[in-house]
Amino acid sequence: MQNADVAKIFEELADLLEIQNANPFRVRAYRNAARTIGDLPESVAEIIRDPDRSLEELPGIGGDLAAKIKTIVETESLPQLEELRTQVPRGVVDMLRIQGLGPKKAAALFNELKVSSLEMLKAAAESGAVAQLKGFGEKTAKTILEGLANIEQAGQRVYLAEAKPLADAILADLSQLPEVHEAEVAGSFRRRRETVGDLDLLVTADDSTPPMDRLAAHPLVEKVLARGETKQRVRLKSGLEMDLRVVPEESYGAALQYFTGSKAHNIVLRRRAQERGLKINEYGVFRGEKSIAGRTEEEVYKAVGLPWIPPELREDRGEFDAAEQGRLPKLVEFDDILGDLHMHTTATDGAATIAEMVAGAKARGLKYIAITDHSKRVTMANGLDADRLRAHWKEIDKVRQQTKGIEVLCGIECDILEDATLDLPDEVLAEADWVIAVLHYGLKQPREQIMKRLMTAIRSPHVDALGHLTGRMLGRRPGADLNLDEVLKAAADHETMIEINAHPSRLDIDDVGAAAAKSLGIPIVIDTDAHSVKGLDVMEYGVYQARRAGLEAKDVANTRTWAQFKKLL
Ligand code: DGT
Ligand code: CA
Ligand code: CA
Repeated sequence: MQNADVAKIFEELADLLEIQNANPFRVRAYRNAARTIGDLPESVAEIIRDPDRSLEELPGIGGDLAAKIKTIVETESLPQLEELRTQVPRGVVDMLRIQGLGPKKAAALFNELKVSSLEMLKAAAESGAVAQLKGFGEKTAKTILEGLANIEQAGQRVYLAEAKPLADAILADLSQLPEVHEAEVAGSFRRRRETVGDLDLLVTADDSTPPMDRLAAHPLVEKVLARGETKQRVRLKSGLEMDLRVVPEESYGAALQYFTGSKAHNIVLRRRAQERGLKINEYGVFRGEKSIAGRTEEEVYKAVGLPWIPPELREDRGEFDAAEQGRLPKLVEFDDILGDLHMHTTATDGAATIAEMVAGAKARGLKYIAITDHSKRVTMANGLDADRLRAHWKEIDKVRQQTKGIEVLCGIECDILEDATLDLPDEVLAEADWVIAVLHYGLKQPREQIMKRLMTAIRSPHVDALGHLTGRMLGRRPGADLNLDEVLKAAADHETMIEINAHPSRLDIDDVGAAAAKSLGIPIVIDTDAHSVKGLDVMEYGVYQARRAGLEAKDVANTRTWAQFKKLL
């Protein structure tokens, strides 16, 4: 039982209670508990095991919550949750995945219209029944239909960051078997796509029984869906599915290459093989009946006259020409990152203080950061007006002076308002060390107005970077309608950096956009947008996105040392 699993249970409990119109204080207590546990750097299971410690040391955790956490860790569930689940249909909880539809609205739909699944919701919205419901209206009905379309489009894909801990845990477990020599998760996971449809685990073993039995018995696995000679498909408790394939060692490279994909990349590779009189498949590279390669991926690529191609580039987007001409990029790596220029504190909607964020960043080896809380338009997050911002910067300054070994910038995440003005006056922005401009509201405005807004930010002499450019949320809502070419050209002209927001639900700008920015020489800055100390750990997902864009360390501004970065400003 990981902290994240415990947090998820409390979140679900809070959702279900809220749907049932329970006491808001109780609901809030569970949500706070979810956040506390989710952000905790140490394992709650270990605190429970330690006889000298008590869960009640944790902020906001009293006797009742402590007992519940203990039950969850010991039984992987909670009787109260089980009971609530029988009272509220799964489909009603699913409705919460729709952007703009909270527990109160879900409850109204269930109680008034007896809607208990996404299909029923769609029908009710289309028939006009939803629009007529008190507190709903045409606009809400439309939002619901759009949300449903987004969910449908996203299918059952999950964020890479959700899949990663599961894949890593199972990979580590199977790797321990003496019968297993090599193991890797292939597919879209290895290509580090932003979402994955399923996991494709590959292991080498002479006998497929031990790894298959081990996977079937793994605590993360819910059930075996199919089992054959060398292939087994399972469903994890999270709902994600996984294929396990057991291959002999002499085919490992060929199988890894084949199952890493993408399909588009493999088609081109197969054609190259045919042109050389070779046949390529998951067992090896063959001339006639004779296998000439297959033990490693390097061998496979070499057989068709190519150097090894990093998995993140295998999308048939120019990697073959680059490989052929010896100009494959040396992709940026996690350890190259020295700064993080987008994060929040308790001054707005963050969970940690300035000092805690600085200490967390320092502990992660960062050499410079910018504290960028929200500007006033974001009332929901207690956004800062000019006076509060200046006072906040004073606090940041204090911490900066007390801390050695890391530079701390007084920054701001400034909203670009719907009327194409900036949320703070120029003279305030001029005092900032670092300004990220972002769209939060009015994302559905027509392209013309969105462009006007972005141009205001790009032309402002005070704006250093555009944050999460499109405002998209993966699988939940598309980004704003904009002309990317024009935005990037203007950003290049005005020397405005573009952010890759590393948050797993954003990853905005995307890989294709980041590659376009690189081709114009625009520095990319990879930021976490952390709202807690633990939030700083999503940096790796931003780096993956940058790698998929073909970015090298020199293309990423925050790989520079502080002295070099300062010059860039
Ligand atoms: P996903 O799971 O939807 O996120 O995407 P992938 O890329 O992991 O796709 P998946 O799981 O269907 O298959 C894994 C890899 O296996 C895929 O990237 C390439 C390879 N593969 C699967 N089917 C075919 C096929 O029909 N032809 C070729 N050449 N390769 C295939
Ligand atoms: Ca897959
Ligand atoms: Ca698969």
